[in-house]
Amino acid sequence: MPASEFYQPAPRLDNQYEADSLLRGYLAWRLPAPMLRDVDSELARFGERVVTDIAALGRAAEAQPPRLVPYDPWGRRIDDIVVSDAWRELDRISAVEGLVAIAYERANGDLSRLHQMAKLYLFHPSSSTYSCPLAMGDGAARFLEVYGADDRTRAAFEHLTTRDPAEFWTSGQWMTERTGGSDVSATSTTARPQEPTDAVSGVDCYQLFGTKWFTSATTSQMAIALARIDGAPAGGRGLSAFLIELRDENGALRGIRVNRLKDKLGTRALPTAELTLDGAPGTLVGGAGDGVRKIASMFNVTRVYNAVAAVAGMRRALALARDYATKRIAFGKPLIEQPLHRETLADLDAVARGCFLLAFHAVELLGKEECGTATERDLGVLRLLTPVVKLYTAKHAVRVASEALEAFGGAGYIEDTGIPQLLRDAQVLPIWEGTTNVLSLDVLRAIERTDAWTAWRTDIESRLDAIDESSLAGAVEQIRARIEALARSMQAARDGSTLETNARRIAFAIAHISASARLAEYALWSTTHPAGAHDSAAAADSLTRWLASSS
Ligand code: MFK
Repeated sequence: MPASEFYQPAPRLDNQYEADSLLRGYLAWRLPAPMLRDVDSELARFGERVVTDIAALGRAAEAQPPRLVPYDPWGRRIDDIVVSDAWRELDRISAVEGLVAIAYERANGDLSRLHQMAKLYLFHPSSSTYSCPLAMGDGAARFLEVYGADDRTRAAFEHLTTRDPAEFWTSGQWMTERTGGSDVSATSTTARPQEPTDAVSGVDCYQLFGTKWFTSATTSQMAIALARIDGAPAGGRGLSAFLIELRDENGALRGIRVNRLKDKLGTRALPTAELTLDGAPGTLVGGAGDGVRKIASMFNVTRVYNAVAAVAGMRRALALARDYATKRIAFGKPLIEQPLHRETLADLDAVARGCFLLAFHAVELLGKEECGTATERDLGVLRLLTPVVKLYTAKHAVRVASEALEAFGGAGYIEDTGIPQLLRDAQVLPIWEGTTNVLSLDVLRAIERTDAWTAWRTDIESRLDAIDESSLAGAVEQIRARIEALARSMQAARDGSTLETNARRIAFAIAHISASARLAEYALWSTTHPAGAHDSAAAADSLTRWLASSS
């Protein structure tokens, strides 16, 4: 063929469930047979949707970002955030598919979280980050489930967890202000008590005044906001959490002005706004004070979402790069036949696998916590792993996305290939929901203020004890040695008063060891169970590659 007639075939995605040998293997490992049968057929169907109609909606939403219409034609201030039809359709699909509801229906007890997150994992990379309003809606549902005690909060919970698209709500999570992003205790929004009206009698009503600097998914029907009740002390303990229903029955914002929409590097379909609260009515949830501790029940859910979104983005980037490598010919043969390219993809695949198993370990523990089946040790491990999995998977998501772009050469840098979006959308993951350093300090908080370290160490050592396969003995010894080395270096840091400066190294080491153990357990299962045979070679290879790296 003459060179002038050559056109590079574009990468193509297959059914993202059927093509994901690890996801299928993992579910076969973790789920009882009857549940696996149901989930398997549901995900096979959904895995097709995420590369067909849902992917098309995601692209359409990305092409038509939200815009702010501050005034109506006659000069009335309306602050209407106009989103695309595609964005609204993604909301409808999310409700009908039960993307939040599955976790609260609990049809499969504490494994319902795993079912739900497996579905979200398929949905996220196709959804133009519709996963963000879902994450915050889910976090708010958990917060209300734990702390809500009146009709209004119960009604909001029902909206957040329904499958009925006409009733379905998502939520904002309004914590960030000009005075405090990571340092939430510097929140300056105030709450002024109001007499309860007849319609809401028994509910503690307040009016909120202040500025919220970043509010994601501002088209949501409600938000959970932090504010300081007049007269409450300064600092985090003086903050309280409020449920705000954004609009009245005519759709008008209630005591809220949208100052502007943020112009962001990525997540372009997602409306993110800067707001002034000027008497926005809020319902106090969970009593006055200690708002940061209470709202942790919300952001510990959204942090797990973040980790699932990170591993989902990695998997999608690799699926595209791998397909492209079969189609792109250089130096006389497809990229996939070039040893160095193949090796690079295999290394990235090992990173994605370790991160996947790490993230889904937290998902399983979250399910147990929510259903009351977690042991004290599980709770300790979850407390430690939540910041660890968030920070670690987010960092690696950026790295994998960057490498995946590079695997496309120049095409990876060209917007209309759709490939740059992978990197732009990954870059938010280490930032929102707590930056890497802030979460590393949260890891220290968990280690120094709770029993999380002992729980984590006992748990991982007992799981390593159960790996009784001679071919894995070397890997197990290596993991044990790393635990010992970490314990020693932490003690040295404690003795030298350098724990804080070492917080990131400690968090990364915990993540690496946790993922190593999970990879070893999965390798054991996949070599000893027929249902894992399809993935056993990849499981063994990724464990070897993972252990050859140190962070
Ligand atoms: C697709 C995925 C999409 C994901 C959705 C993305 C949407 C984006 C929305 C956002 O990004 S919203 C903004 C997110 N902002 C943050 O996540 C804030 C980051 N900063 C922190 O996490 C700080 O560490 C923190 C605000 C918690 C520090 O506050 P303080 O008040 O200095 O903390 P302090 O005094 O250590 O803790 C207060 C209490 O909370 C303590 O309880 P006790 O008083 O009972 O001891 C802590 O133990 C508890 N606490 C703090 N973090 C906790 C926690 N408890 C459990 N889990 C945690 N993670």
